[in-house]
Amino acid sequence: MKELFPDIPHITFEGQKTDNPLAFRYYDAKKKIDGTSISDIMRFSMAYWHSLCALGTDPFGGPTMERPWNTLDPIAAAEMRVSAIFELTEKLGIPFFCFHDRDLAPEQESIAKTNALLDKIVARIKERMESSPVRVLWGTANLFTHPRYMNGAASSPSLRTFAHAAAQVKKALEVTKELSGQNYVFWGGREGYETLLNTDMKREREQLASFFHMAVAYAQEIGFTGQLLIEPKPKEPTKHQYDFDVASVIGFLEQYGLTPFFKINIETNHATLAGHTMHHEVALARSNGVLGNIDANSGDTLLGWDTDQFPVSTKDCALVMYEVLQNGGLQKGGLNFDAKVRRASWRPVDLIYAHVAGIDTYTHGMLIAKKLLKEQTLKKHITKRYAEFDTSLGKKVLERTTTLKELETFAIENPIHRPESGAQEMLELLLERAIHSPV
Ligand code: XUL
Ligand code: CO
Repeated sequence: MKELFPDIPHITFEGQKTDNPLAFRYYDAKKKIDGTSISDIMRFSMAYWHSLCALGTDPFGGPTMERPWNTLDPIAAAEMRVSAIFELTEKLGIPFFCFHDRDLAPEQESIAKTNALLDKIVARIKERMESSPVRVLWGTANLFTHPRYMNGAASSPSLRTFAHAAAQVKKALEVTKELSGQNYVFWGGREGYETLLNTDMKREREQLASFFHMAVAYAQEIGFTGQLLIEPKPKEPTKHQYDFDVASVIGFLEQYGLTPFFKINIETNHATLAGHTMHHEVALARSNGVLGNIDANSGDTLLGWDTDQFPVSTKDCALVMYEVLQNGGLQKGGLNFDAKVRRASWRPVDLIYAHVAGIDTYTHGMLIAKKLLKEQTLKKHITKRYAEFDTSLGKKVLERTTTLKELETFAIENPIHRPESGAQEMLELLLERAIHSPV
C-alpha cells in the first residue's frame, strides 16, 4: 500500500535520554507494568475529526492545513482519510480511533443516500481492520453542524429535528456496532439554550431523557455491547448546556432512571470551562462509579473557550492517571486525544509531534501516579486526616445511626479548638518532588 505520509517514520521508544522529538521517552507500548502492557493501561486514541477533518479555520481565517486529500472531491477525500487514520495511528503505535458519523462521510441529500455512502466508507474501514491492529474506541453522531440542529437536536422545539436526530443516532449506533466500537458517546453541544426567553427548560430536559431511553433500547435491540457515555460540557456552542459537568450528568441520569446504562466521558477543557479542575471531574466520576473515558486535551487558562490543545502538563496528567489507576483502569474506555494542532502548525508532521507530546506526557503521568500510589505519598495523609470518622461514633455518622443529641453529648465531652493542619503546602511539595523524581 502506498504511503500517504512517506516522510513520517514509525515512532519508537528510545528511552528517557532521547532528544529525538519523533521518538518516545516514556511510551514503551509493550512493556508490562504489574502484568498489563503500557498500551493496554493507556488505551490511547486518535480523534478522526481533529486530526483528519479539521482544516485550520477559525472565525477570522480560512483553511491552513496541508493534507494529501485537499484537492480531491469530498467522497474521494473521505476514502483517502480511511487510509490516513490507519497509517497515522499505526505509525504512532496508537491502538484506537474515535469518529463522528459525519467525519467518515459527508451528508448527502437524503437519509437513504447519506447512510449508503456511510456504509461504503464503513466497509472500507472494516476491510482495513483485517490487516491492522487498530480498533474503534468510540463512535458518535454529529448532531450540531447541520443547520437543522440550530435550536438543538433532542432538545429542539421541532419534532422534525428531533426525529432526524433519532434517525442519525440509530444509524450511528449500528455503524459503531458494525465496527466493533467499544463505546458510544453522546455529546450534546446544542442540547441547551441561548435564551430562556424562548425556552421551556423542563420540557427540553424531558425530551433529552426520552431520547436517551430510546437510544438505550435500540442499543439493546441490536445487541450493541459497548458502553454508552455522556460527555459533559457547560457551554459552547450553546450558552448553557444541560450536561453541564459530571455532577449535573449524575443528577440527570438519576432523575430520569438512566443511571444503570451510562458512564461519563470527561474532557479536560470542558472541565475547566465549567470552572473545575480535570482532577475534580475525574475524581467525582470515579467515586460515583461512572468514570468511562477521558477526552484528553488541555485548554488555555487565559482564553474562555474550548481550545482543544494537546495535553503537555505532567502534573495534570499525573493527577488524572492517579484517579484512573485507582479506578482499576478505564475498562472499555480510553484516552482519546480530542485535541487539535494550532492553525499555524499546518504540516502533517506537526500532528505527529502533537501526539508524541500527548502520549509521552500522559504515560509519564501514569508512571508518576503509579509511584504515588505505591508509596502512599498522599494516601497516608488522607487516611490520617479522617481517622476520627473511623471510630465507632464516626462510623455511626456515616451509617446514619446517630443523632444530634448523641453528638451534642460527645461535643461537650470533647472540646476542640483547632483541628489538624491541612498541610496543603507540604503535600504540594511532595507532589512536585514526585513529578521530578525518576520513574
Ligand atoms: C466538543 C467535543 C466533541 C465530542 C464528540 O467540544 O469534545 O468533539 O468529543 O462529539
Ligand atoms: Co470531546
